[in-house]
Amino acid sequence: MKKAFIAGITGQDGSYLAELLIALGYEVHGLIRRASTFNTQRIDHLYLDPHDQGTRLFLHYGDLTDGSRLTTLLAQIKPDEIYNLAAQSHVRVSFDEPEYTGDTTGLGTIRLLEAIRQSSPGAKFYQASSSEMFGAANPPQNESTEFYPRSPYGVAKLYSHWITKNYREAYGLFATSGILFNHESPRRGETFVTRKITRAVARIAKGQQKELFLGNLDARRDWGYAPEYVVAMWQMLQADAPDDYVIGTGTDLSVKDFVRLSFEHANLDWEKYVRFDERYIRPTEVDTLVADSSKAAKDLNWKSSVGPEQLAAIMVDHDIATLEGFVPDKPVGSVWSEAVS
Ligand code: NAP
Ligand code: F7E
Repeated sequence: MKKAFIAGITGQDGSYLAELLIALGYEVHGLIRRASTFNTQRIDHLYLDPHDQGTRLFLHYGDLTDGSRLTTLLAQIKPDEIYNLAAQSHVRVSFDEPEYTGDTTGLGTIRLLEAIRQSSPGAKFYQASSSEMFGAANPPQNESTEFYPRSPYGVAKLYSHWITKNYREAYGLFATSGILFNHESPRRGETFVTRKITRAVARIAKGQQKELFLGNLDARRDWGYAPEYVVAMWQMLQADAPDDYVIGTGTDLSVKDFVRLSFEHANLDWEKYVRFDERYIRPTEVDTLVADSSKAAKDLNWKSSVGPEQLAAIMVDHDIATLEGFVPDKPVGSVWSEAVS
């Protein structure tokens, strides 16, 4: 049985990746942060008591700011595959907390790579790089596009991307960087724009909210469906050699387009509800991100199947159903179902 270690298992992607790897027969070890409240909601449906025979999900306290803990854990677990999905991942927040973002989203990666070098040099490593590294670069963006990050988050991710490449070249580690464009789902954090919109649509439809305050409606993003993106992460570590891959749908939409699709799905006129609030404007904005994923299509045979209209519908339906009582989120999409079948 293969063993995987996931830093960031409690996040959107970590939860889907854990689900995928368990379905593929892996033993999964996740790094969780100690908090005074429970922070494992996204993986509770996968968790069995460690005393139960047959459990294949194990959680360990730790933090990307604590390098010695990472070394100890990897020495104990001896994973075959290590996924670094942990980060302060909110771009707007990175302007408020630039130093902390640099420490976790940037230096956190070197701590993990050093732990691998000392404790698990044979393990394969995946780094969650981001289209935010392209920032102001002209679209469409691919592996050869010059980087031009526009936020402390983007700059920190670029450090992690380059240090991943450097450890690949300097020490021969199987260290891969997946440059993923925006991907969303019912498990998306509530302060990212898509989920903020779909939750508001659900609450407005149910009479629980009157207005939705947003910032820049003109930014364009390449929004895909998160379960399909964790399949790409896994595929990258099954390749013969480590490399860099851009992952996205190749289509872009404005924030306003996503607003319209989401409200229309609930038969609502968005213009009656959406208001502007300058607090959501960023000191520097990324105007347009569109992926050219032809390398991943060729080398990994990866291609998204869920388009923006279906994505908005999945998220709005889930947020409405949640208000009507708990509904577990079941991943759909042909990329996901082919991988788990
Ligand atoms: P997310 O939902 O914000 O999850 C982030 C995860 O990192 C959570 O499990 C969080 O733990 C953990 N974390 C944060 N700081 C940590 C620290 N100091 N030590 C250990 N764990 C820490 O992010 P996501 O959307 O799943 O994205 C996964 C990764 O891909 C992130 O690195 C993100 O930057 C990157 N990425 C995301 C996208 C996207 O569109 N989603 C695109 C490109 C790249 P808590 O639950 O305790 O907060
Ligand atoms: O913003 C605009 C905002 O916060 C998208 C992260 O997963 O993807 C994500 O970063 C756009 C921006 O995502 C609001 O100005 C307008 O132009 O949903 P977002 P992001 O910044 O693209 C990348 C690839 C990552 O790697 C990151 O980890 O929407 N926008 N009004 C707003 N954004 C937010 N959050 N809230 C608003 O009210």
